Amino acid sequence: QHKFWETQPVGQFKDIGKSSLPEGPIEDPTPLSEVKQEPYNLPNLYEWVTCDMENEETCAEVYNLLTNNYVEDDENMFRFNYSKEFLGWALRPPGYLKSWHIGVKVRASKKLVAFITGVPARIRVRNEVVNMAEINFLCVHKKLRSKRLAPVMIKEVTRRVHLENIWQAAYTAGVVLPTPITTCQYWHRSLNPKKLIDVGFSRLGARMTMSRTIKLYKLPDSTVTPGFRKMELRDVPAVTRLLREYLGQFVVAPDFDENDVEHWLLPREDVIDSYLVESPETHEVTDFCSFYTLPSSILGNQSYSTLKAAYSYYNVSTKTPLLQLMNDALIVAKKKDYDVFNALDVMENETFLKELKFGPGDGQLHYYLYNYRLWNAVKPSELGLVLL
Ligand code: YNC
Ligand code: MG
Repeated sequence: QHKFWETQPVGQFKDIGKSSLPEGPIEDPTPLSEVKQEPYNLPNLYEWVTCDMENEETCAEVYNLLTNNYVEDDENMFRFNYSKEFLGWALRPPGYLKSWHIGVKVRASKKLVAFITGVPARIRVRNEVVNMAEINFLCVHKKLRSKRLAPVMIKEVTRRVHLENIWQAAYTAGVVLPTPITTCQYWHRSLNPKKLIDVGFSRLGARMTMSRTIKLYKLPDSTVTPGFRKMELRDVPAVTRLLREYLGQFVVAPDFDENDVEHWLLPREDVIDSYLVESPETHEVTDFCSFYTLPSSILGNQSYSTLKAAYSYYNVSTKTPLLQLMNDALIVAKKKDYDVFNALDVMENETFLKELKFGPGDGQLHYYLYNYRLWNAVKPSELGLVLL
């Protein structure tokens, strides 16, 4: 069934329910001297490259590979179109390692045909903070699919992570692998319903006209919460405190310090947007919300080429009701011309999704840990982690 994944230290389907197996690391670390020192073998036509994401041309090569070959929806109507600026942000957090940005090129032509990345992260699982790699952007060129290249890419990134004395990883995928710690669902809030319907992202509801639909999703022109403003550099300490306190309640969540918050949450145009509520009276930061920008290419539509999507990231409410905070986030996103606002059913998101007129999507997102057993007893609402 899973010739590769059966060999890996991950929870196996056959073991589900064996409560005798303890939660925690599946395999112990090995001495670094026992980690394989040379890269895994690739078929001879190909070679490993390390991608320097600070280099414009390299960044463009990666961007082009992903733009043409990365994740599509089940009906192949849309494909993720991560921007170069987004890739620079996602792949260069505090402490990042260039050696974890791994490409495969054709030896003769030097064309980039496959990619996989890791970035370091401290992730808390129950009471334990674990140094992990977050693995993302696994991509094999469409013409090289089903040749078992992906397992080699995964083994090579694993080797390079081990060389840094890190033995666990977190990742998400739309496919079912052994074995999800939980399975989440995407919800979508139409901001530009006419375009979404025109491009086939959504459909006109039963007994609905276009004008009634547009009215249904209409939002005010300005936000309603007093003291709602964009996050700034000076807010990093307050936002870090707010976020650390909030994320403490979830079973799996990042352990963010101020450096992480500055990187992951400080606004960057068309990449990451963050807003907070500063009390007009006390000047205390009481609430926070954020979303990242991930457009999708629209495949084969005459009138439109991209869908501008906002993805809910980390949100914390202590004084402003979460519903109102997220409604303000929708208002901001609409103002900035996003077509749709997406959110997973993680953290406390279920409490606003229906009320704010999000509809359930069809795709599922499975969350995984590598070399860390945590049975499927975790609910989406117990997850405090959003991967890009
Ligand atoms: C996937 N998404 O099951 P078995 S998500 C992991 N994640 O192995 P081949 C995957 N494994 O079942 P292809 C996977 N998709 O036989 C497939 N697999 O044991 C497994 N798509 O390999 C699959 N990006 O090379 C099977 O398949 C084996 O040519 C088959 O390549 C797969 O980034 C892929 O969806 C996904 O580009 C590269 O289809 C290709 O089809 C593609 O014959 C479009 O592979 C883009 C796409 C995936 C996005 C992502 C997270 C990746 C996580 C990887 C696992 C990390 C483990 C932790 C490592 C560090 C450990 C430490 C410490
Ligand atoms: Mg392959």
